[in-house]
Amino acid sequence: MKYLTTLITGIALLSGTAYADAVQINIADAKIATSMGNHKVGSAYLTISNPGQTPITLQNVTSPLADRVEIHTHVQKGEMMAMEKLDKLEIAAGTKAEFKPGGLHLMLFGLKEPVDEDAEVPLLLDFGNGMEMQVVAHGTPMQEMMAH
Ligand SMILES: [Cu+2]
Repeated sequence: MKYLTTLITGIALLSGTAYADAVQINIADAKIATSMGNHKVGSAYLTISNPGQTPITLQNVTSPLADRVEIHTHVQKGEMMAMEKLDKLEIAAGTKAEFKPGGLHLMLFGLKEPVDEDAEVPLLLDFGNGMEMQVVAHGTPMQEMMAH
């Protein structure tokens, strides 16, 4: 078994060294708003930092507890703020994307159960090129998130 492990690691390094060396992704503060009203739709927030030298692109997000997850932002439409779906989100080298109420957010559709304060909702973030990161969003009341 030792040999097999070594072999797999070797292959991973051969195919991904240059990329893996240059890319760093940090995800922090993953939270999901506790349910109010419509229990089937939720919004989640996190901070994705890219301290590396290469831009990263969030391509897709999924969760085992939701039918579908979309990347949304808010845009000004006349007097109103409207939500807009993003197909992907690029995060330039040395910058971070802060998802927060009134701005970028992840929208979860078809939630399997209401989100309470004990909820832990896994989110799988796909950055392409085989780079996936899983984080757990903790149920947090909306008022608490607005306060930060
Ligand atoms: Cu939205």
